[in-house]
Amino acid sequence: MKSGFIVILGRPNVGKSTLLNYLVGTKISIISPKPQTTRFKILGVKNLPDAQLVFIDTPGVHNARSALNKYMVETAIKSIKGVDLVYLMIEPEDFPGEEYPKIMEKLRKIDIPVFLVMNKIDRHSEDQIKATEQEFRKLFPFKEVVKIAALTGKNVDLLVTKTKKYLHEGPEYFPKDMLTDRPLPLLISEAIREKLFLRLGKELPYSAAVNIEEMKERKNGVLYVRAVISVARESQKGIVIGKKGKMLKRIGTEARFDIQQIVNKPVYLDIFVRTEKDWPKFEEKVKKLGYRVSD
Ligand SMILES: Nc1nc2c(ncn2[C@@H]2O[C@H](COP(=O)(O)OP(=O)(O)OP(=O)(O)O)[C@@H](O)[C@H]2O)c(=O)[nH]1
Ligand SMILES: [Mg+2]
Repeated sequence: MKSGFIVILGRPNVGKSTLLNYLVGTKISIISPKPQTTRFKILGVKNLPDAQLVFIDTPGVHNARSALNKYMVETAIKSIKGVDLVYLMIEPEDFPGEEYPKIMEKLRKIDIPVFLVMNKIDRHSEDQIKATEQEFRKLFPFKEVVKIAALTGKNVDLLVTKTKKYLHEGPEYFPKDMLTDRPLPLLISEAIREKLFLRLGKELPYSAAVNIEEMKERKNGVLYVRAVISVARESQKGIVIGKKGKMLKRIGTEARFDIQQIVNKPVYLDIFVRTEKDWPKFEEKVKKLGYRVSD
């Protein structure tokens, strides 16, 4: 039996969460076309007959300014601690410029194998893929370079096979039926946050946090959930709620569908919107809304 921890690192939007979900075979991490969707370190377990692979999805590393973004980058960088293998995920259109020095600096200080995982090969030319591979190979002695499409699963089996080669004999860290370390309220709040990312315009998702304030099963078997969306400005409240409450209703309906899949029972979802003035800018407020760096 082999086992080990593998962290997926990269700039925002490269497809880290898509890969985690594909590997585990269940939707654990939320996904959106917008960068900086993931805010937490999220663990996903893949059980094989001869191995247990524990993958860690992380927020995208970028040049952070606000307290929230700094927390996200710190969370990602700290996730390297204690792992057996690192996937540095890139896209064929990337250059080793802006976002990468911070990750590279960290990778050079540690003594664990690093794979270059080039994602989204389904939508780029062979020439571009090769050119980018060459540029990145100059940066670091990657143990393996694997080109995949996490969306379709192309070459993900190959990635798993290569990964197993670098892991050691070890115990199963998690029971077979445990696919993630995320507690239920967090999976629920994330399902709601995903809909905010998918349904709301450019800036608003970045000013929104979701917290579950109450969760209890009623006698009739329905799970009652009270969630609060915190936004950064009073004017954003109206946008989330929408004309005659239409937007909030849509978000609620879509999130409820996902939550019911997670808990496998009917759900009554009550969502409130509150203003926490300029919260992403202030460390204390960011922490209060649940974003704190853990080990
Ligand atoms: N064409 C294509 N799109 C992909 C692939 N993998 C992911 N995507 C898309 O890329 C976008 C970002 O995917 P995510 O998985 O949320 O990316 P991420 O790296 O987790 O992003 P952050 O959490 O913001 O750091 C989504 O729209 C995905 O559907 C792929 O292999 N091919
Ligand atoms: Mg993500």
